[in-house]
Amino acid sequence: MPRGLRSLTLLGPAPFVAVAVAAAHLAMALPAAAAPVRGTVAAPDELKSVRHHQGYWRGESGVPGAQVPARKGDIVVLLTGVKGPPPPARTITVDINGFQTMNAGLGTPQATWVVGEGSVVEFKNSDRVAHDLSIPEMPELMPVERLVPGQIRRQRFGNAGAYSIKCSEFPHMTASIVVMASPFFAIADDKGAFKIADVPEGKATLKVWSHGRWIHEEAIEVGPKTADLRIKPTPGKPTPATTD
Ligand SMILES: [Cu+2]
Repeated sequence: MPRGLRSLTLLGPAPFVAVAVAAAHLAMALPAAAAPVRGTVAAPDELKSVRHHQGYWRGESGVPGAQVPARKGDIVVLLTGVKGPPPPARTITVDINGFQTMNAGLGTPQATWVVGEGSVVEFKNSDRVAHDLSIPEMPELMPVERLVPGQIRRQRFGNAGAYSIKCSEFPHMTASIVVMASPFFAIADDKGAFKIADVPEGKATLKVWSHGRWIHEEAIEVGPKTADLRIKPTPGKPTPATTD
């Protein structure tokens, strides 16, 4: 601490203001450095194979020969160990229709949703058959419950982590809810490219979630070296769904 500041703290209440002002000036003079975390996630072969299953289910659901769209937005890159303003808690609807999870607003297939802590997810069954939804790894949080056609099940997600919601009879029908306590996440585009802007420089853990599980984790030092990361998830070593 500079000598001037130390002597001020000995003088009583009024100098506290001076110290605060001096500290504020210091903060302005030395803004916390921020950098983007940017790069590409290469899709491992086993992720590509999941599309076969989707084609299969699509066929089973009575739309033979239908073109199966790749499930976009199913690779989430996020950082833990870095603090920042969290995304707001909100209520979203996951519509189950044609044995797929859908974005209720857009009416398009969607596998993964990213929300803030305290968000509520409404699972709505628009199919003509019942679905038995749960988080198999976390039955205490979300036990198996039968969702009959037309019914809605509400589930609150209080803590940061990634959650994989499955149907007992159709295990490939998976919805992922990624719950964030900070704004430092990105959804990779069709080519696996992602960018997380304005991350405070320093240590962080980068994690990748896709198709209902963690597929990669590594320690990074946010700064100049994180401007172009090439991430190759290790095939055959998926980590099951867990909180972080
Ligand atoms: Cu089901």
